[in-house]
Amino acid sequence: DPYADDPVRHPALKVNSQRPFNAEPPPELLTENYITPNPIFFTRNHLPVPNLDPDTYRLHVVGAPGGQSLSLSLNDLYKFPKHEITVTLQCAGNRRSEMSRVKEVKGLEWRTGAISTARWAGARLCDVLAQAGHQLCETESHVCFEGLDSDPTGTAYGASIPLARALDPEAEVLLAYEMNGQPLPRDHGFPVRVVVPGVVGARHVKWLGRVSVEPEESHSHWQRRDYKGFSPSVDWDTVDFDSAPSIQELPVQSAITEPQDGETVESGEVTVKGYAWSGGGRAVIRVDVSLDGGLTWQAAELYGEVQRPRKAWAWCLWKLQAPVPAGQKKLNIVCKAVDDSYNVQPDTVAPIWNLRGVLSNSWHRVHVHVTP
Ligand code: MTE
Ligand code: MO
Repeated sequence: DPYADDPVRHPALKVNSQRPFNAEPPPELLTENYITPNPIFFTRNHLPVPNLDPDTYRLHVVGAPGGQSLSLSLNDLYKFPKHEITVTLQCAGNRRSEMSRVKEVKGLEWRTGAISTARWAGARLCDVLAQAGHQLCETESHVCFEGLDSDPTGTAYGASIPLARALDPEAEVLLAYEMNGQPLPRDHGFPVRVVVPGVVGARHVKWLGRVSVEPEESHSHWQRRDYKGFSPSVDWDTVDFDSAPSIQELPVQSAITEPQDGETVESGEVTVKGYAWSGGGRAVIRVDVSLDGGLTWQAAELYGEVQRPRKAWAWCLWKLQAPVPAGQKKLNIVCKAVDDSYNVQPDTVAPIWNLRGVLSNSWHRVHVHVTP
């Protein structure tokens, strides 16, 4: 059993798949803290978790022509300036279960919890690439990452990002060795993972073994044959994966974490809580909440760490306390966020349905009963 050596997990996690391990925190725990505690941070593994020895670990960085290839130990990585940032990581499949209610999709049934936030610390990728002689000349190039997890044929997890993002110090791409002040937990990439702020989770390669600059995107299945969006009319017989770009920056997203669907709330006043985030460093500027299915709206109170302009890598949490209209037996609660480019979420899921069930970001809706 290649999974026999997987780590022990927190019992509060809602497990979507045991082997490989995929799990999300329950909604009420997800927004209990701004920073997600490591043991309940959502986990998305495609393969068994490798058990790597920090003393013999080496990161191979392929040098530029005329530059120098590097074989970096953990101690070598610690010598680069340490950079620490708060970044929200979201899987492209977050909220897929709502999409599969419209029509079947291929993928894990994530609810609203395939998203979490941590303080990540490590070396900036641009500093490491500079040491290997890479400069921004070939802007069409890509930085390819390979994990040290592999399937029975020996194929490793891999992904890539454009070189321009990797070399941009303002993009703050990290080779992270710390998560919330601790060494990375095994499930989250011990000893080193990539953190690409504002970009889909699939590019944050864990158990990082190799970094190379290539003229093309990574040839990995997960870069080329997965994690792409398509029209609702494309099915598995007609899909042409080469026709769509790989997902990088994610669209604006929000969800309600309290109350939960089917719950009963007290009459008088209701408290609605949730999270909101957008990709590419775009800040969430407003979250609108409706108690009547979208007829009328109130702005929620946003809270959390203050984000820098164009570098809003982390989510905001939000809350609305509102009177329950007298005589109301049910509430149809809806939320939608707006980012600083005034991007909004689509109102329904059917028009954005896609066969892989990614990019599910329509208005989030929960139905609750009110005690008489
Ligand atoms: N890196 C490796 N090596 N193997 C993986 O299976 N999964 C990716 C990414 N990096 C993966 C990986 C996907 S799809 C996501 S969403 C994130 O890791 C999840 O990171 P987390 O498990 O720390 O939440
Ligand atoms: Mo993912």
